Amino acid sequence: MSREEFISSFQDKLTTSFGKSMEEATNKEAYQTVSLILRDMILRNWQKTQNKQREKDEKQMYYFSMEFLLGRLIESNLINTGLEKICVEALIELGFKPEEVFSEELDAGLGNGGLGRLAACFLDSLASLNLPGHGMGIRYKYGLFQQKMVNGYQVELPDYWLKDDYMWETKRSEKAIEVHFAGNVQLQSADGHLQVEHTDYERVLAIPYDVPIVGYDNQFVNSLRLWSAESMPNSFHFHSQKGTDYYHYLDYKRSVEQISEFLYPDDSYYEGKLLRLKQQYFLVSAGLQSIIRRFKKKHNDFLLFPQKIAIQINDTHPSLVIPELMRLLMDIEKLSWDDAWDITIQTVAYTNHTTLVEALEKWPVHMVKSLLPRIYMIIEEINERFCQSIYFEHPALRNEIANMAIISYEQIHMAHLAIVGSHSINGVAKLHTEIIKKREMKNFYRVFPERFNNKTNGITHRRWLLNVNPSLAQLISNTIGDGWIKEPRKLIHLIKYTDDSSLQDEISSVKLKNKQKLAKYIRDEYQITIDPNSLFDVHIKRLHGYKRQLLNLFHILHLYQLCKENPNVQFTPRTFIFGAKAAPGYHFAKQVIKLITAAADKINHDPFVKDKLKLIFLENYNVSLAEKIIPAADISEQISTASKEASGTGNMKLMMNGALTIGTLDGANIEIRDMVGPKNIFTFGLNSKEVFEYQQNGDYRARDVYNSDQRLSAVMDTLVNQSFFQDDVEFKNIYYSLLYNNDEYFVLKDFDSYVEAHQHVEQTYRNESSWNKKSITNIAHSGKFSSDRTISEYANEIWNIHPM
Ligand code: 26W
Repeated sequence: MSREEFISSFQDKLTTSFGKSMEEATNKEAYQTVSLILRDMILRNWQKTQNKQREKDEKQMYYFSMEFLLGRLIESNLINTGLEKICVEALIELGFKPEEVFSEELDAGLGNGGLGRLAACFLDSLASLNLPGHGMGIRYKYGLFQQKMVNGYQVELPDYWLKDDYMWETKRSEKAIEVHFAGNVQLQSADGHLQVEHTDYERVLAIPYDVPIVGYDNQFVNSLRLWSAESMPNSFHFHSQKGTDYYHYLDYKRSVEQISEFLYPDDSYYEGKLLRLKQQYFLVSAGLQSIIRRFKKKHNDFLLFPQKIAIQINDTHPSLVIPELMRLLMDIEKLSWDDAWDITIQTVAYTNHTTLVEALEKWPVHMVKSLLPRIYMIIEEINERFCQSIYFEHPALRNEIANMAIISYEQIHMAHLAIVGSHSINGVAKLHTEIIKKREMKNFYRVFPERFNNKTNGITHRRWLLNVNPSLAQLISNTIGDGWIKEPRKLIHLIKYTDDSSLQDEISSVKLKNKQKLAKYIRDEYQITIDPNSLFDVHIKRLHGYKRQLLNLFHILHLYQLCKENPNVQFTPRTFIFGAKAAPGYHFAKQVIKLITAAADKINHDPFVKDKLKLIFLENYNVSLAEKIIPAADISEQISTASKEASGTGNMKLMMNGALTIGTLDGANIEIRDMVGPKNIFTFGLNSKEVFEYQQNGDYRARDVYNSDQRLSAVMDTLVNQSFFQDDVEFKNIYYSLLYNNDEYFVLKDFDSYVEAHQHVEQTYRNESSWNKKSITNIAHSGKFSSDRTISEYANEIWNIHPM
């Protein structure tokens, strides 16, 4: 499509869809018009891809996930279809500002954080690598809450992202599926076969909305299928004379529609909420039934199923896939237990994303039994057979059976179910996989060593470099050619240029421009002026104790105190930027947010500090905001308590944009260090072994650290002595959790070495050439962290699917 053609179709669509002329069109209408043009093109390729996949009967992979954190699709769709340049030029010619037009699209915030964004990156890589792999998720009416800061506190507002039409979805009513809840189950034996009769169940209609997932420059389009729950009026018998039926129907309708109403805002914290269990089964049952329906169009032999279908479950959230597939194969398709079990295991693979105990899902037996009676029976049978097999085949583990059982103490352990019912269990970074194998799931590793494997996370470099940082992308292409776009490992060619002073200067000028742009955004939105020449230190991720935003803040307060003590103290001017949402019920995390904003208020208005220090808490951190911040970062804060962050992916995004990491030896930070070498990353703090030893021996004393480090006590005392923060705000809770609850996340313990690492950062930043060299080195090694690498590993080692 040429620019002229684009403009003429723009004018056409504007008239036919909105009855407007160019002069009258708003940014929103311009956005919708562009999407309509794109959609036409995408839909054609979508159909072609589907036809080809059907014809060739290639094996398909389905990624089941309760979360897909897509953000906006307009720009990545433009880039991937190759229309971006033309569209941008056309919009400018027509008098629009492309950035304003694109920002009319509301983020699809159907995820909390890392796990949901990973799923979105994976979809992009699958399509870009011509791999037949699709997403299965829920079309939540409300995504992750909008964070509004009121008086420095987080307030949650509903995220009604569907208030305008969502331009990328296609409703497929004709492909609706029924999902059944509750009721009674009778088992009868009929001529040697088990007959299962499920009666009095509640019927829910699952309507799929398909979103095309567009590959980069390959005309290949996969699908993300998002299910929405609807009631079934015709399944309801209106026969009572009293007129109460109608009210019953309304109750039923409301309860059904709730299922896909909102995304649970908990990240790394499990709560046994009935509605969440309903959501999980709804996704799993609708998704599996639709897969089987498609499979049956070509095949009648279910033993072929694992050769045609692979299913990946994103954490345990969709682990009911295992008993549900068993149910469908046995009760509906009439397979024997043994055949159904073989098929299920060969089909399903499980990814673990966390070892935090409080995040592990354990459903109460009574809940599953009443909501999903048949599923419960199947889980019981799986458990029974598994425990028997341990008893007889692994006598050395007999004493461990109670710990390994799927059902124990009236709870169903979903991770155990997921391990027992799948052929692959993977962690998301080397260290994390080792922790799973050697510690958290060591008994299971003894039983199924061949099932465990590592797949270090990745990010799509198309969105996180090409799209968000076009000037850096251009500079890279000018230097080493554009081969890296299709083969991100080629970024390594930059390594030849680390000492090239002209590249160093250009890198630094690209960074400066990105920082100026962010500074302008912050000035416009927050009326705070920050200096683009200061060091931009960025800490963006969910707010959680283990991610230690508090450690960062303590260091900032320490610097602040240095400024106060000696107004002439010389140090590199720094701008600290935070973005974080706290789970609505996580009080500690919310207190930390309030502490950050209170400190920001104080520091930013203190004349003593002048321009040495600025602290900004950005509201409503989401994908689109991340896209603004990441290209402008100098320092990437990856400071989790060692062993707690399974991988991290923000670390990769920031590295790819030339930020240097200050981080602990945790998650994928370790692999980043292995790539760039210890000189090109600032590591500090306890390692995971030391953390485990303290935990095992119980010999960590937070109070001793507090007593022995005057800088630390000076900072911490400001939380309680009201000398620093206003009288009506107290942060005793935080203070107590550190000193009286003995600082679960070793914030105090790591403070000293963190301060030292920051001093090192500051010194390095003063030497511009050396900094730029490190920055180039980081970019050069970031190719490994493209999700294309990750997805190729999953495709080859777990799914056995092939590029088409
Ligand atoms: C049931 C409540 C709940 C919800 C979400 C428990 C746990 C989760 C996720 C597992 C949390 C999560 O997003 N984990 C992150 O996954 C990323 C992708 O693998 C990793 O990079 C992060 O380290 C990990 O914290």
